[in-house]
Amino acid sequence: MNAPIKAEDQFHQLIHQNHMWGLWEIASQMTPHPRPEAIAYQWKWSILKEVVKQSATAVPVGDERRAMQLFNPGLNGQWATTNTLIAAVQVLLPGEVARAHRHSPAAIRFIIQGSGAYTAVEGEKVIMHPGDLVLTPSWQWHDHGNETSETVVWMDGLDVPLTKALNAIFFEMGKELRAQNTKPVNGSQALYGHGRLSPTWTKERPQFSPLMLYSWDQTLSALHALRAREGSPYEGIALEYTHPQTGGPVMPTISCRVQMIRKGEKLKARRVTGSSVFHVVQGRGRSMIDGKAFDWEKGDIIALPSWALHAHANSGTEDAILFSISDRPVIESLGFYREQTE
Ligand code: GTQ
Ligand code: FE2
Repeated sequence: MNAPIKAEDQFHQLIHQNHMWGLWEIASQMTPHPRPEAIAYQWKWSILKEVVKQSATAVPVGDERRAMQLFNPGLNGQWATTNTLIAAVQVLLPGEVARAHRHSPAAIRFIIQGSGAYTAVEGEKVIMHPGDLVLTPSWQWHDHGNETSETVVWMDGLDVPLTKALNAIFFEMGKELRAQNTKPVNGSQALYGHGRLSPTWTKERPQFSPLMLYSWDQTLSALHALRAREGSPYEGIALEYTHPQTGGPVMPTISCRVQMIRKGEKLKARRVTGSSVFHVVQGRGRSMIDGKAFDWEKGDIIALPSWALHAHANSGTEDAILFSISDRPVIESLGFYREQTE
């Protein structure tokens, strides 16, 4: 004989059938601190390199870009490297053009190999060299082209998962393969690439940086100029790429940084709110992330979830340099930023 259904169970059935849950049933989701589903994960260059090589013959550039999206193993096949960011490795062969398009998610490129290809951003051809950071802010038309004789490879970084979570994705494919060049080549660098000196006569004051190209030679000379300083005990000689007019992050949703971890340097552990993706520009090191060791070398890409305790150390014979993107501007502007050290 079935036991009589308790009034309490009956009540739960009633609310579940009517799309309600008791707070007492779900309260464990209000965690004492962030507990991301994304995990810390490393894509090794030894594998990326093989993927890049095979992609050249295996898939055409087509209407979509030849960009291999890095899916976080903790996120169940979602288009996401962390909860807010997607990173990808994109390959463009000599003579290829990736069709013009625009989207509400903002994007950055960090050039890994190949010199002289371009991304045209809203009518401005931006010529790319290894180590350069190139922006394609929200809703700016862009196409990529490789008029050189070598394959170019770069890392893409976009705020797609964040934009998706906000139900704010818009996309438009261009009617033409390439957008019209309406501005001088590298024109934004000519205008805005002078550090803290910005032209007074240009009327634009965009939310995103009006400078589309942050050249590696400038980045490297800034790192070298500061190499003898103490730097941050957590990040070493760490610099943020800034909006030349405001000094703020390059775009409202993505902050970009570069950090030098000097030969022999061992940084301290810290956790912060917000997620990031790191790319190793040069050198070797070991990052301890929530107790797990990640040994990295040039070309590797590492996802760092929110609130993961992390400490980087140089384990090689030269200075190491890491480039990273994060959702810090969003976290900070909403008042969620916190950090904790051991
Ligand atoms: O190159 O414009 O990895 O629109 C994902 C979406 C690259 C791009 C990605 C994109 C692009
Ligand atoms: Fe795009």
